[in-house]
Amino acid sequence: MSGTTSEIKTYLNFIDGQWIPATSGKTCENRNPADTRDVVGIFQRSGAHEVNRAVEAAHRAFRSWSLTPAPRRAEILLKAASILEQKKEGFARDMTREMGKVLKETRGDTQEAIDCGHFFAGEGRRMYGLTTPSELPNKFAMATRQPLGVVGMICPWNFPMAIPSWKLFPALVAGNTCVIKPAEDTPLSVYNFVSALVEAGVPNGVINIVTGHGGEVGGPLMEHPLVRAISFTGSTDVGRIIGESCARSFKRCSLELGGKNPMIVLDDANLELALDGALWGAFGTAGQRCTATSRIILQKGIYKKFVDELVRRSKLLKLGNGLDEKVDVGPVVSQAQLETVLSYIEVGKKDGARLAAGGHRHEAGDCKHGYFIEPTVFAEVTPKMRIAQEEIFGPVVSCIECASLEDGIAIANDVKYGLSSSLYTKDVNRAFAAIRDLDAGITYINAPTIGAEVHLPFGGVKQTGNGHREGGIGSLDFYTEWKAVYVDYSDHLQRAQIDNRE
Ligand code: UN1
Repeated sequence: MSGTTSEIKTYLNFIDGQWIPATSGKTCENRNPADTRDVVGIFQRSGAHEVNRAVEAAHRAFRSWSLTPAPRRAEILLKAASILEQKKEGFARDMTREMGKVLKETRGDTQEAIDCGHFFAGEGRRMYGLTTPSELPNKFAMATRQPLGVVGMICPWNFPMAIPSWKLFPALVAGNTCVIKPAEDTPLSVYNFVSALVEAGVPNGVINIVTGHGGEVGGPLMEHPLVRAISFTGSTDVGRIIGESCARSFKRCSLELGGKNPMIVLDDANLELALDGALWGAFGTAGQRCTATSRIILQKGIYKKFVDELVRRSKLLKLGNGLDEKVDVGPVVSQAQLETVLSYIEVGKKDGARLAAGGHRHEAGDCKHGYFIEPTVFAEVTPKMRIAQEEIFGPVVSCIECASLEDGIAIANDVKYGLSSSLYTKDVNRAFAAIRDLDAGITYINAPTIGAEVHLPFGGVKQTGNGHREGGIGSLDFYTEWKAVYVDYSDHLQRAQIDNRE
């Protein structure tokens, strides 16, 4: 697997339709987390200079793109979605190689971008505004959507194509131009995605890619005066910094941040279904989803049986290179992630939780070249333990006992995050009560906390975000400004709030 220099491709920034190296002359290596001998590509380590060029290009491209009729913009999106469909398998393989998650999941990630393209291409012929009666006679009132201008996008590595698509597709159909910073660990998938858009006909300057480190690229991007909005997905700590910076310069800012997603399983639940859901929710993507099931809150009648079976099944999961179709769980994305997750496992043990399965780095055979962690189950976790409160972002799940649905919901809500949540029960009354009472942006009934579809709003409450949603038509509210329009055809001055009162 180890590549020689001659086989390794170097990728440049994409600015104004041109491929441009970073003036720093510095680069970053993108290595395969399943086998760090494998270099996926060399990417530019850019800085403020490249950000400025990219933002200026996007700013120049804005007028012409925003004046292109939305249905025409949508045709380009639709074409990009069909190019992604044709190239899906190769792009999924590239994604597994750079990010680690198994092939069926990277196919799903690519499919999510395709779905997103279909959805927002449809918006090109809708993007509804509203008309409403005026309070004055012979006066017409309406509200339309206007693009913002240049939007900066700062992307995470766990959904290397789906999440950039949640940002780029709605921004583009609405007529904005974009500067996108891929995650350092997964830039190739953003290149693949943008290459489909460019092949489909997105004009020069409308999308620009600048790669590099967070502070060096993301910092200048969020501070640039020509950038009108920043869309960020990542950690709550970085989100706070971005939110503060955007507030100072009055930029619109969308933050999708952490989660500590609970699955509540009541005594009456279909246990087989809940176990399948728990394994998928906790260990899919090696637990590296903002929506991962990281707490399983079990009613006391089924607690022991459920934990024993979860432990048994988690030990059967096969770890390995995600390109092998027989593998269930791939590596975590990087050395830093490996260290964070292993340190949380130590915290769990020290705080008195029972390590019931996993808990170690997995280094058997070829896995010694990658960042593999055994699927880990902690039992006898209490709600205030750090492993029950803090986002771990790895294959680690905490089992907590609860007395009743009300108790389970109280435990579920008692964290700083509120992204996804789930309840397993056969009782429809309790299901609806939980839908109302779970303090989260997403609630699943009889399904795990993962599996959001692109045409519904995605996002969370409390420290998971700042109230915006990605996916669905709601995301157009982020990528457009409302303009209220009044047309007075009375031919005389009519004063609102005054003349209609006389
Ligand atoms: C994330 O959790 O980081 O809902 C994104 C899902 C995917 C997207 C998840 N469609 O699991």
